[in-house]
Amino acid sequence: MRAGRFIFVLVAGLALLAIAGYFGLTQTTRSWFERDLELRSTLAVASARQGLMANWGAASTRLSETLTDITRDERIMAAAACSSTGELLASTDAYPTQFSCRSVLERMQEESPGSPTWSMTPELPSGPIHLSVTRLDGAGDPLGAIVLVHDLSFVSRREATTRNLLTLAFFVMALAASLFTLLAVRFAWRGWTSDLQRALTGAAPREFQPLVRDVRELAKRLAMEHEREAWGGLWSPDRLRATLTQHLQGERVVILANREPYIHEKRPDGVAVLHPASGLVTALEPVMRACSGVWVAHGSGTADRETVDEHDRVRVPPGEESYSVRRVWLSEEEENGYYYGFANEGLWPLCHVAHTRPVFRSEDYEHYVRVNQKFADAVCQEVDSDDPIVMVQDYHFALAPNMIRSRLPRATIISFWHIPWPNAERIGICPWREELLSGLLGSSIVGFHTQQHCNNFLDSVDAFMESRIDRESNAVVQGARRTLVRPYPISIEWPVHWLDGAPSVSEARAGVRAELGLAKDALLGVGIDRLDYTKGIEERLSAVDTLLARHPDLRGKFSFVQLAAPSRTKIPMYRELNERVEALASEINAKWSQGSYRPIILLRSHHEPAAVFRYYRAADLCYVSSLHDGMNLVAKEFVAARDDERGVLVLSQFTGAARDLTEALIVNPYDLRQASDALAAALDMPVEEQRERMRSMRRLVSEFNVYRWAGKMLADAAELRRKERLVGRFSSSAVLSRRGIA
Ligand code: ADQ
Repeated sequence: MRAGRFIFVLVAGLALLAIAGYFGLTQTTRSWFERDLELRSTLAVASARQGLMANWGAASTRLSETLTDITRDERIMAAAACSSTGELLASTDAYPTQFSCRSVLERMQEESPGSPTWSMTPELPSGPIHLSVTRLDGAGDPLGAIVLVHDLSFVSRREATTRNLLTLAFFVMALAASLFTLLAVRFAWRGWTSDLQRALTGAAPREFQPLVRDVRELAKRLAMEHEREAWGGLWSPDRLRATLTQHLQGERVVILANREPYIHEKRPDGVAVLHPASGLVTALEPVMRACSGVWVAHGSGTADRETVDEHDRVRVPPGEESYSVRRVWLSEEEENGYYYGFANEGLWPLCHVAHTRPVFRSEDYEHYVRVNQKFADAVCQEVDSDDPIVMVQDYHFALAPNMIRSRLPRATIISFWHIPWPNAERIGICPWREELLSGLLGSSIVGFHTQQHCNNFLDSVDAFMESRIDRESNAVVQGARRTLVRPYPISIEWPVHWLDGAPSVSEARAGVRAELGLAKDALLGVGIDRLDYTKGIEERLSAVDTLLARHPDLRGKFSFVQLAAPSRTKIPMYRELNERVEALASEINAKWSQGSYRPIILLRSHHEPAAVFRYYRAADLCYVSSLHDGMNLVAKEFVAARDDERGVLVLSQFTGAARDLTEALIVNPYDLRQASDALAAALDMPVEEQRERMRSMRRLVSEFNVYRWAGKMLADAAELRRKERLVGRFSSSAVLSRRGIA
């Protein structure tokens, strides 16, 4: 189509050129001919001059004979001799009578007075002629003039021949030009498309790279828009499932995480199923329900062994059974070294800026290596192809990606680091920093909550590893291996299934106040955390203390309920925190209690998610005061729980969530005055403002939900797999991998 248009323009251009050429040529040749004829006439008269002079005025027969002699030249048609007064003295038979001597001489006098020669080219019915007049003088006196008539029809014939030749040349040239154009376009097109194809599959020649980036961006945007339209904008379990089927041919996903989503516990009345208080589980469980597959985890419940089959698997969720949990058993020693020791006394404080010294023991690290291998082996047993999709979760498994890679070189391994990644200087504290980095670089994609964590990770790789950092595409290149490093801000399911059939907000408000022994109109703040020193629970309680100190009107009216799930209690630091929090709560309560009123209500126990959501709905505000937190899902859960668009979120600036939830009241939890001001502002916030802030945060969390989080990672993994398969199929040579594409 495009070539056709180009050829049309080319042919039209050539036709214009041919027409202009034809007119130019005929004009020029005609003027040359006329000048030639004029010259020939002058010469003819000059050569016959003597005869003419001799017979001038003689009997007209002699003069006629002389004129006839002149017309023997094949082109001279006729001749006439005119007296100086304009009388015809003699003429040959063919002389055209309409050109009388008088009229001719008069025109000559008019147009070229005094000139010895003059000519004109009139058109006769028989064709064009050239009529030239040459004056004849005798001894200084004008005798008259000789008029010679040339036949010009040969000029017309030549013009016709020229026209025909030019038309033919035009057709030949147009045909040749069209053919060459078509051939050139076809060859160029083939070259471009194969270059572009190679470029899109990764082997972009340098000059194509900007174009390829644009094409990819565009394709991504279009695909996203298409998907968005198809799914009405929101990510849902169905859309995630469809992404998996569409982009990954429905391949089974294997998740590796330390914590299991369902813990079976022995109780006096039988076996109970518990949902652990873990952000990781909160986020991943809905994803797994949508995708099915296998979740490989530490079997930590007291009834876990009794509930698995002979392959250590159990189908979950109870009653729904949409995926399997594969339990891995750890000895107490292994759990102490790998989980409590290296992961939670070493890596956890290393990655969080919360002023707790990391402890690194080589025995713990040895357990960490062994346990990582144990889990990696379990993953390899659970996969159902040699290129499975494995999602490795968190700091418990920094070494596992490389271990899985060495057994399954074609696996797509997505590692997600749920906690912050500190800067390179801090990572340098860890005696096994290179091993950790190298383990993680076995992944196809390493994901973090924020771009800042990605940058810190890339800087750490740069500082401690032999590799090339591709800053433009945020990737680490080690020989032929390439690991993408990407931010994927985690979130929660939307809508939250725990809210199905939940009590209304007013029921929850009344019920919770009654349970806590508070007045019906009491103002209530809520905090929900694992009891962990990174969550800033002490700072939170101190902020409540400061609030009451600075706002006496709130004493007796405002209470803060803290749900604190015991966590990692085998670690002394956590036990001490537990004691400190309890002591602080008692101290504040002692200070401000009046009658049955207690400002701090500390519930140090695990609550099932439905109960947690009831508290969110009952509260006037939720305070998340983490000193450092990868994301913090409590903030997002509070927003999700408030379908009444009421309640205020007070949020630490040191959480990943603070980047998304900008309509929260963002505070520095260390600054007690500022935090207490925010709490006061929250309690005093007009309903309309609460509604506006909450509405905007709800829109964000609903759109950026956990299905989107997983969907984006899986889509990126799918793109990577497609590229790797293409490279595998077409690059029998090592060239592409040498360029860092494989
Ligand atoms: P966590 O440190 O576990 O997660 P967070 O994101 O706040 O922290 O999630 C805690 C989860 O546990 C929430 O779903 C909450 O409802 C639940 N929970 C807290 N206290 C509870 C209690 N007393 N009883 C019952 N449930 C309770 C890590 C990182 C975070 C990151 C998540 C997900 O530290 O920064 O957001 O992973 O990536």
